[in-house]
Amino acid sequence: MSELIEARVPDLGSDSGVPVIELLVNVGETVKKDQGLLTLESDKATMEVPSPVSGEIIEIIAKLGDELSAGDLVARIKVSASAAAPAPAAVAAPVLAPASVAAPAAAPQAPIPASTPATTSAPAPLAAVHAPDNSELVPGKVPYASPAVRVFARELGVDLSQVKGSERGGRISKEDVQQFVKATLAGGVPSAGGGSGLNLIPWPQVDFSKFGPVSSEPLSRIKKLSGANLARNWAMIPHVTQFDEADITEMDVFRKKLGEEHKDVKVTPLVFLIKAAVAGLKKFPNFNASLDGDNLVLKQYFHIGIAVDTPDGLVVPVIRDCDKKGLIELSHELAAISVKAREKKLTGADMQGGCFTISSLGGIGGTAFTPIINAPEVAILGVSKSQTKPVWNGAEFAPKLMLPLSLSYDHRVIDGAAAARFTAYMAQVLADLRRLLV
Ligand code: CAO
Repeated sequence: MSELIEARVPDLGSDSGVPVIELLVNVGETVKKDQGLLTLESDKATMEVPSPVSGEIIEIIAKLGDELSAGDLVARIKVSASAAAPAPAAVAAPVLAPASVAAPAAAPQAPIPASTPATTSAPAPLAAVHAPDNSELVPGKVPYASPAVRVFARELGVDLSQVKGSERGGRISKEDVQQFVKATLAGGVPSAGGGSGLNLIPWPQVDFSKFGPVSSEPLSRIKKLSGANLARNWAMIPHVTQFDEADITEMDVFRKKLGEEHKDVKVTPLVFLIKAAVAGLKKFPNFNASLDGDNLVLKQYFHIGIAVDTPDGLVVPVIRDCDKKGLIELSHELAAISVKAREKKLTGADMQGGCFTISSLGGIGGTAFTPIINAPEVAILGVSKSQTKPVWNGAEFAPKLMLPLSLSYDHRVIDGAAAARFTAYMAQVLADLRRLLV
């Protein structure tokens, strides 16, 4: 007698009510064990619910747009005669196989454990427990593509983990899959382990409680998003950091004077840095650029991203058209975006369109650091705390207020000499603000 098996949504980690965005099978269709039945897409990941057995789809309960949680019934499957053969009395749940992350910023932070859905009311006997291969779930190893592209790749028998995505954030497009197939047919794709990809080993799984008391708390949404972006940018961009110092003795006298004249706003060194950065971007246009495949897109606008520290993590709102704004207007805008960031009121639009980022830790301390480039920008300026230092003026040591600058740049776009010229020019501008008029 053939057996009816219920396919249910497996453990979704912390997610619930995840929408069905794609049905992958029809009633009457024969499916293989682990074949995707439908696709769920949360704001973190796109995932397929696999068939727990080989057999025939008798009924599909889930519909497009349904919001499913762990244990929800998806379909009933009649086990094929061959698959129904002697089954151990084990009870198991289907295991979620993530098919692609919806955005690089939202890759799963840790391997998702296989577990029996808590709400499974009628657990189905399966031929065997399907244990997950956690290594497939390690962030960075999960292909990043839309469901339509995954269906396309599946039809062509293409393993998406071998395909390099050309879209923003490394997302794989249909064209990338086509190119991959063409290159494969032409014998142009290097084999696994032949130098392509990062080939990272899985993240260490450690039971820290073995070594002492621990507690655990979830990462904030901002930390998860920024962490994934930082990891990608760090891994994909060849970073070099150039260090320099600017004599801001005169600038600081002027800054304090401005502050006394404009008591309604705090005038910090950061607004002078924004103006000096704009001057640098104008003089060295390759710094105001983004890589687009083999092309360099050069921007004629000057929007500066400012890294803002908030209790939930780092965000980078963008101040637009900094070339057209004065120091006081910039001070007001800086204050406004900092408040907006800390009150979690920034919108996506507030954080888009940046040309160059400034990360200032000067209010806190430090002598230098190596900031991570905010892709698709090609450089970022880190600013540390100014200090009065004895500087040799040719005749004697004189006390000068020196501001440390740390410029990380994408070495694919910017040469070391250009980076040294850029920071030296910024230092000149900061030392003598009249240069902004030249
Ligand atoms: N050297 C010495 N003092 C500095 C300075 C510098 N480079 N930069 C700022 N200061 C002073 C300011 O003048 C201010 O002094 P007063 O309190 O006496 O007026 C004080 O430090 C605090 O400044 P601030 O931090 O409030 O203002 P800001 O304009 O310098 O920076 C903002 C604004 C939003 C960028 C900042 O608050 C912030 O969030 N910085 C952190 C950014 C960050 O986390 N970057 C790391 C990214 S990599 O992980």
